Amino acid sequence: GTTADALELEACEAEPIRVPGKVQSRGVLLVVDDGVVVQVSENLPELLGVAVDDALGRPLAEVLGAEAASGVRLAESPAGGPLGDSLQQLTMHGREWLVASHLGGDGSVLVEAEPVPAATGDGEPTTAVFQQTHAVLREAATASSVEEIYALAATGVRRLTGFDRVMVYRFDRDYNGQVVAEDVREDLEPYLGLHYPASDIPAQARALYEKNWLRLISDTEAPTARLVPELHPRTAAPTDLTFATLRAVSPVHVEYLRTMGVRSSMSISLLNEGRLWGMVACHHVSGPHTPSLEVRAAAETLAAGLSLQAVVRAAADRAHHAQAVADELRRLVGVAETEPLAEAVAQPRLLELLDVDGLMLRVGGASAAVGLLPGDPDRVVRALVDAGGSAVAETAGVLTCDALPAALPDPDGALGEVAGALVVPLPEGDVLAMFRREVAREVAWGGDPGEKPVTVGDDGVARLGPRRSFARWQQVVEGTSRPWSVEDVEAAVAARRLVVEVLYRRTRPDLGAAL
Ligand code: BLA
Repeated sequence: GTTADALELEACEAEPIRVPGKVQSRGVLLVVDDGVVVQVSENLPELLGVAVDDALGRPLAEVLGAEAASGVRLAESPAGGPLGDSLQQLTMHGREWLVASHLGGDGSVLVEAEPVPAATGDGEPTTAVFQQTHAVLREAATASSVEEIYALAATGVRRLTGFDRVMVYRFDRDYNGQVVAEDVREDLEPYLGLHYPASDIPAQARALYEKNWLRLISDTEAPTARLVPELHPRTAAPTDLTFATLRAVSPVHVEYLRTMGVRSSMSISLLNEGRLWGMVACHHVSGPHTPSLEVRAAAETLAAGLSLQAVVRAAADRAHHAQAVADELRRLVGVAETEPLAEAVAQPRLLELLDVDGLMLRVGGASAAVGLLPGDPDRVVRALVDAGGSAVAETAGVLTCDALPAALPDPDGALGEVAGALVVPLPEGDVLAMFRREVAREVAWGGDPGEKPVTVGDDGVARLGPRRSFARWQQVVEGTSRPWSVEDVEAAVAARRLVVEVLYRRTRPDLGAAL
């Protein structure tokens, strides 16, 4: 039932992913407080060759060697910058390491080190990595559409990192997502176009990804390494790993990846003014995969640059479209010098430009319409104005609904073929309304979004697990029109402005050409 689902989702959202007390075992983590090592990952002996007890309580220089320790940028790197900011290649205990460090919220410094792969097999030399990154960014500058920029992100990140599959995954306003670009090994099934429900990436994970822009789960089969001691000795709390690149990932999510047949996963945040609008999601199925910290830093830079370009591009496209709508409205309103306003505006040309199936304008006593109208347009308009609630959205005074059959109390006969309406209330009870017909949409999901098995953990708490199947699952959505976009609402706002302007001019003929 709905209540049980809500409770289980709450459990998902409550998982403390910032403070797992563990890291992934591909590298080591040392927490340094006031120059002294106070916490380390338990794999320190295996990877660095230093016993845990020989590290705790000692100055960093004694643990890493004086030269290496002096290379670590201690308090200079506040958390929240790009991964590349603090990156250093250092020799420690006879081995080459890539070292990242950042200042944690509690004032201690988190030092993370990953061995540089012995063979240069999959790692590109630094110059090549940066040349590649810049080449893709340059190409994006001349891209002809947002979609082309998404495609460049998928191919660019795949070429840099060598993952089997790289996708651009874009959220809608409820954080459901769709794969909008993909570069994938030829023998694997494409995921392009597939939808996934918002609950696949819970809210606290999205919040974390707005702060830390890249995460790599290099091997879903590898053991994790606990931090010793469990709590930070000064704060008596688990150390916050929000910005740690080695942070051990939620077991629920690891299970999700295993079910999907994924051995390694990396994702990079796509942001617009700090808000997550999508992710570059990478999978490796043929084995564990560990692009070096340097390659990851380059991939992060590439994704950030392309995200910015995609955002700018989308805004420019929107402005361009809005201008075309405004120009056409102005032209039509010009016609209104000789004709009634409603008739002048209700033109087929405008249907095309606004991407609607029908349009109605009522001013004063006069009303005119073009294209497809509901059986009872007045009732539909009134229902939307009176409604409120979740079925009808209101933005800048514009009401939209793309599922009228469900939103109307008794839709029989009132709708005809119409399933979507956008209503712009005008002064004096006048109204501009646009309509869209019903389209049975097929939505291809990556697995049945409703299937979330519940498991009861050792602690007796029921938790929602990931789906067991990711086989393509086709859903037919009925009773809806194509959704109303931000651009649609912006065009409606422009139309309202012009209509109001014309009406005002008519009431003040003395203003003449001044308006
Ligand atoms: C995290 N879920 C994630 C991440 C992705 C997805 C990309 C980020 C971590 C990563 O890079 O792997 C989801 N991955 C996808 C999707 C696609 C993909 C949609 O490739 C599509 C192609 N997941 C569930 C349920 C829960 C859940 C029911 O399905 C709730 C218990 C949890 N997902 C979950 C959690 C994280 C996560 C807790 C955070 C993992 C972490 O960073 O610790």
